[in-house]
Amino acid sequence: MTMPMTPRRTTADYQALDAAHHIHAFLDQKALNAEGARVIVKGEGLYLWDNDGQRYLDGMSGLWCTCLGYGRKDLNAAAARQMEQLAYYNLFFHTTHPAVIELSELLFSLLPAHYSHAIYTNSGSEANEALIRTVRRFWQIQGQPQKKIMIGRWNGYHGSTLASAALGGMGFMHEMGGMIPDVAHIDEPYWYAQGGDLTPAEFGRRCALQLEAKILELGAENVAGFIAEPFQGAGGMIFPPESYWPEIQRICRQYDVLLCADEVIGGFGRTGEWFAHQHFDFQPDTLTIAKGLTSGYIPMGGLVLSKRIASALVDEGGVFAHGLTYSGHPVAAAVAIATLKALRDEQIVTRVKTDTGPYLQMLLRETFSEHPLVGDIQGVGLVAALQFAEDKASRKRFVNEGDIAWRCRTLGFEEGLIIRSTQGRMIMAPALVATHAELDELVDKTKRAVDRTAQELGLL
Ligand code: PXG
Repeated sequence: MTMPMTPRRTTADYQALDAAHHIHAFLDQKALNAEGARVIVKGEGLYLWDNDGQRYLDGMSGLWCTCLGYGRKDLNAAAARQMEQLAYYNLFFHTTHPAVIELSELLFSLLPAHYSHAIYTNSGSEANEALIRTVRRFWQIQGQPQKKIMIGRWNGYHGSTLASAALGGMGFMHEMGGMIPDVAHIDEPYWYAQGGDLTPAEFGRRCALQLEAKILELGAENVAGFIAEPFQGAGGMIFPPESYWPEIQRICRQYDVLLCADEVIGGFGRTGEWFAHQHFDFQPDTLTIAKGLTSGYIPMGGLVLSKRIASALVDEGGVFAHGLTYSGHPVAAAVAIATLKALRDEQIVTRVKTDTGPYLQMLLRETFSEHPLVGDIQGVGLVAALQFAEDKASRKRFVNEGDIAWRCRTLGFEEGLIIRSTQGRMIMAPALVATHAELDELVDKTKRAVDRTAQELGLL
């Protein structure tokens, strides 16, 4: 695989124009402008190329989304066919179209039977906005309009719009534009950092019991729903102890608080199950989906509703005042159909569960269990995190762990690898189509970056 494109402009030209006109996501723009953004021009399979012809193995599937890898002709063809047939029509004014109807048929054939309806959006953030409205509307219809508080988790991530960021627990985002009312947070189940002398099982239960305490503090009659990622993604790929989800589910059922799973990262095969809540074995009332739904080829998200919620909205709710110009966009729906068919018919999800997932997890444990910089390895299927530690026995973390992990990520780029750092953790989530050879390369390059980081710290 060589880079087939000749650069149309020099990288410096692109960088100067980018600096002149574009505000990037989540970074210090002035610092980026001084350094120059990396210009990515081509993707094929698991690989990306920058404008200077440097090739990278993408260990993060873009932003956890390109589950089928780059350059899939079937997805491109599905989009092109739909654009020719019907590039756009909306779902307002008593109309619909076959693309969105067939997407729903396929999606609900893959979901557990207690879900029946979806609200489509363009992104995960919008889907979580829709969630807040839907959950509050549901309780209005039940004659409990005061039941509107949403509980999320500190360090959870549910999107970047004002209300979805409020559901999330990133304090620095709350400070950007303020909060919305009627949102509360409990701690994340991060045993390695916060578990102290408790066993993971004890800690998982204790974290879950925080939800019960919060519900009792706020009054169960005021709490509409609890939202969480089955495993936490942007907040550091944190896997809850096994005791966590059963206890959370028990509490939600006991107090009639809707259990809302954000499957934006975990959905569509990442853990080896179609949805991450199936891996953790609990039954949410709603699922937020996006990213893998279209393999990142075109924006699309959605909110999946249980029959209980959907039938209240449909049978008793009257007009549901919600909708976007591009809800259920036909081209996005066509790409989603092609994505889901590929995941199903090429048995990609099955392979992640029985073959490539266990292979990656085995490789990581073989390679890093004894590594002086790595205190813990978490993950299942094709998602994993390496936790850096200063002292493994006491689980002591480096004071500047964020800088160390960021340095490792930079060294990864030098090795031709893209992995993500969050706090003191290195995260990987390669495309679900990764072969054994590509996973070997991913782990090999990660090892080189982690070794070089350890050398700079004098540990190797
Ligand atoms: N929920 C979860 C769990 C997410 O991870 C969203 C909602 C919002 O989706 P949209 O499509 O509105 O971005 C996300 C997005 C990172 C990173 O650095 C993660 C996301 C977005 C950007 C960066 O890990 N996740």
